[in-house]
Amino acid sequence: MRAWASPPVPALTDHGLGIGRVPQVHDTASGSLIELAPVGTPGLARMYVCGITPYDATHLGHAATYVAFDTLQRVWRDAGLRVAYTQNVTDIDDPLLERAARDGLDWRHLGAREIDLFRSDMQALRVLAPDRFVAVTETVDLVIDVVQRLAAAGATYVLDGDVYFDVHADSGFGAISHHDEATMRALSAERGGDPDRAGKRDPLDCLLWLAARPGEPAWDSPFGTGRPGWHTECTALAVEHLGMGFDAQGGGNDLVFPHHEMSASQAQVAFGTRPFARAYVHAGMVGLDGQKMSKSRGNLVLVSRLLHQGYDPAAIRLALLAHHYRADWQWTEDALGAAEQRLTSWRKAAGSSAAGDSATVVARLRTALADDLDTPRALTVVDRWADGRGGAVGEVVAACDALLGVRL
Ligand code: 5CA
Ligand code: ZN
Repeated sequence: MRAWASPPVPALTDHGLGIGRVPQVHDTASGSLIELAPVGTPGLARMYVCGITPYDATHLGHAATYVAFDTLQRVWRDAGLRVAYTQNVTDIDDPLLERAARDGLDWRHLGAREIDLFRSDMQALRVLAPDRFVAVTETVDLVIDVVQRLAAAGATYVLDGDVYFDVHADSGFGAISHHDEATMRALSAERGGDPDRAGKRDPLDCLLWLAARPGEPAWDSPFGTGRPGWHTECTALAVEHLGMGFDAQGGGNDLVFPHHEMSASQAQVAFGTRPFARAYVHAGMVGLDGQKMSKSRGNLVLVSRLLHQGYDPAAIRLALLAHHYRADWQWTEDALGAAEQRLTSWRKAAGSSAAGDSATVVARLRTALADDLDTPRALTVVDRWADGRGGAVGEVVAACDALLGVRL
């Protein structure tokens, strides 16, 4: 599927600023920072980020998550690396089908409309596009292959025509989230699983393939007509395009369990190697009025609405970058006001003839970002520059563009 147009990224080496540092990023599985210097293909960092389920437009929570991984990509590039980036679109899933039915829309039409809006929101926010942007409906063959591999490994069973993954097939199951059994059950029930369904071997076992339901889209497969289960699309796409042991599996922290745990376990059993990813990197949840912003709750601030109201996308981006990507935080109107003020002050400085030692400013920016993508600290580095504390305009402007995706 077509992604969106990436903005140009200035190479800071062209400004005599050398190359940046390889980042250290927090890995949920080990609970520690790990240096994400790529292994495998030299010079190539590999990232998979879980994409949208397109039944409602991009809200600021989605935007914050994609801007966080955009920062990782920008830091990698500044360190002289190329980046292979795959992102899925869950264009077939229960919530999307339910919304289409509620609104009397064809599910394809609803998905296509929301994907288009997502593309334009990402482009406005200067998020670099993934080089592979793939819908589940384009991935069915790959999902079938993974399910066949799992069946061959003895890791599946059938319940009323639905195919399940036996979580006990992966000795490493649980090693990403480290939750106890009761927590896993509760999260599974909350996030698309069916722990209470009678006849399952283990309540945590997850669906790989759903037998066709009347009126729902379905595809032929060796295990009957039906559609992919949620987790397997990400397993299949990541392994196909990035290979096992890719560098970073990303998404919001609402995906730690069951989604990332299940995708990794399925891959590890289907392909017989581990790990699925070297680091599991999770962005915090953006909330509104004390609750996680979510399409199902409907407490959304949409990027497209803010753009429509005339807010500068660079200010929206700065409002997101003002929070550490790992923190859960609440969106407020004030945050946007503060970001607008910051943007004005940076642009004023960019329009001046400030001169001086920008190497120090850029080194501080790079140090902050290499330290688990510490964007709040990076913003204060630029604040100090804008307050007139030295640094040639051209180089700092290029660094803000390249590293923060903010064009002054
Ligand atoms: N399609 C699946 C992933 S395979 C999905 O979770 N879709 S989603 O539309 O619900 O979310 C898209 C991305 O935004 C995911 O990475 C999710 O973790 C993240 N996300 C969702 N809500 C928030 C929020 N309130 N704050 C931050 N990130 C969020
Ligand atoms: Zn996913």
